[in-house]
Amino acid sequence: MKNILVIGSTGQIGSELTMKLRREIDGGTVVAGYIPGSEPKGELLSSGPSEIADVRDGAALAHIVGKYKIDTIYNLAALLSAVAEKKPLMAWDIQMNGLINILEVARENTCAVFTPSSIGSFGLDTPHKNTPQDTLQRPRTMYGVTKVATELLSDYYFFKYGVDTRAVRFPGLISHVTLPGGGTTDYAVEIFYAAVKGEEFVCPIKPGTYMDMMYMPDALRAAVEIMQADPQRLRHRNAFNIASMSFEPEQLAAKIKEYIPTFKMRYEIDPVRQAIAESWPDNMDDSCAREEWGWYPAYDLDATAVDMIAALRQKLL
Ligand code: AKB
Repeated sequence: MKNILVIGSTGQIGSELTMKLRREIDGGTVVAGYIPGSEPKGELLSSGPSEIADVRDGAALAHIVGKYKIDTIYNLAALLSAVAEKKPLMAWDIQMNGLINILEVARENTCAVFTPSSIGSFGLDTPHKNTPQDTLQRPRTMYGVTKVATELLSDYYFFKYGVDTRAVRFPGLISHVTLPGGGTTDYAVEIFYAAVKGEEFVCPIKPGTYMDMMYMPDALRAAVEIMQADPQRLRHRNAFNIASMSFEPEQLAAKIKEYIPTFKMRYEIDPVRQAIAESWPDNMDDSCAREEWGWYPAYDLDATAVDMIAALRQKLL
């Protein structure tokens, strides 16, 4: 990886991944791709080039790839699970038509491509405990449908054309730089903002609902390390289960109370998000990622809570 295009660079993952790559990749360029209305600001804008990169415009993508001699594309453009249920056609357009534009540009210009999948690629029929790497994937959400199709299409371009596609299935991501928007796991971020601001948190997910979660530094390291992995060792490509912690809302609230004893939470269940959450794994088996490219998580729930609370106190108070 030398010259990298991050599509969706101002989103929850992109805003941090772009900066990490700019800090860590020697002697190359990391282009921050964005769509009008979500322009990069501050350090993200000043630390490197940025370009309008709408995945629905294949010609514009090809132009950027040629201009900067891009060899790796991180494709982070997506509507998350809850919002994709409200706008299924737009989700299809961005996630599928956008992906095939990227894969075509990658095929013509020999780029590697990372397009993340998600716990959302699984469904009710998937084993929920220790969800295996290779198992039944029959989601009933538009987000899930596009994520399974993303895995298949990315593998197709690898097997048919040799495009170096690789990815992980992200759990819900907890972070403090950029808020997620429209996901089922967003509550695990929003709860920290409420707690640090001294507000009561209204939880949209029922007690007892377990989902895989991960702290952003682990997710970013996974996104970098999978693209640097020795291809000879990869038996899988699109996409690897990665896991670090699984909890339900009561456990998360109890953990936050250890550090903010006045914190309070009540429930107002969102039926759309709850149904989605119940169709997702309780916890994934990530042994293939560990064996094939040395994946390991560094943050458990306690380390995440300590870091999140300290960072948000700095940001908000
Ligand atoms: C969502 O909740 O939609 C995402 C995801 C788990 O893919 N955070």
